Amino acid sequence: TADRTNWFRQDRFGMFIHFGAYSNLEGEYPRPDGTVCRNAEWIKRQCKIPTAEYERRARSFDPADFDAGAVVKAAKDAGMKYIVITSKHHEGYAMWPTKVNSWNLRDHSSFDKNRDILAELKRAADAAGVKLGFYYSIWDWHDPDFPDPATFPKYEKRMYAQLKELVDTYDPALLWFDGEWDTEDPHNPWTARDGERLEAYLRGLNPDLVINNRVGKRRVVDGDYGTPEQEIPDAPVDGQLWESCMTLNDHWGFARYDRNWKSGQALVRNLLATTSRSGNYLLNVGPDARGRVPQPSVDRLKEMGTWLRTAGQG
Ligand code: FUL
Repeated sequence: TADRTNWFRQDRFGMFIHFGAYSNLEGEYPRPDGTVCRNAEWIKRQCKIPTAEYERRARSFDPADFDAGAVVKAAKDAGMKYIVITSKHHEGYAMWPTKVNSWNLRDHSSFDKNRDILAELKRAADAAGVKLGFYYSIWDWHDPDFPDPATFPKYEKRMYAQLKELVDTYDPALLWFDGEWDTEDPHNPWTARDGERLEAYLRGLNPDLVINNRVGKRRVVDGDYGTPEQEIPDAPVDGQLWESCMTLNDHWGFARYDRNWKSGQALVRNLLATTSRSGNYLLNVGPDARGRVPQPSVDRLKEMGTWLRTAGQG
């Protein structure tokens, strides 16, 4: 792993982007009884939105204001060296024009059919010398073949096909898996063996891919690095590489009611705490229904960049 993780060890600071069909709801689901159920990227599950209703709401998703150049610039100005965007979260919705199914941003939305935000991000990131990676959820709430061990192999085949599309089309530097656990869902059939098989497959496609440990069961042998979430551990596990991912407020996906933003000072402190313990810091933004990164997020990233530049001169 020494060679392929060289850039990852050096780059240290990245931007996480949570963006999906859930973003169109902006964190709020008005229930038929008049009450409002609040969440973000887990809204389908937490608010028990029926699939047909969730699909209906995705139809109007039109992130026309998504500006890859502005996103990459915000990352770069903050001092971030890589970006990891959700290509598919637990809801199963693909953010690129996948040929595997129609539950995706091109075929199931009101978005411009000629646009492809992953391609736009890739181009902007390459131009700025920023690396691009993709988050991909193994757990899938939309595909009916996922939860049943009898049909799971059919799902797995489609998952492999989607991952091959991602690697072949966008040449990502990193893959960030998630949804491998069985704590939330006793029906999640993913095993350590499935993880090993998938990892070997991906290394066959591109041996340089950096892959997180959630590809398997978060054992030290799974993937290239550990993924503590919303916390900064005191010490690394068994000398393993690690990356702490964290939100700027209290949610990953856009939630219009969430104004609990961390201060610029707290964020700089977190970045320093992480990097001083040899970890990476992956800090999240959640674009809104139109695809805009919330201004409070942009402001905080700017503050971090200013601090880093002045500290460097001091
Ligand atoms: C978790 C997911 O369930 C959250 O929605 C988020 O994507 C976080 C980074 O990983 O396990």
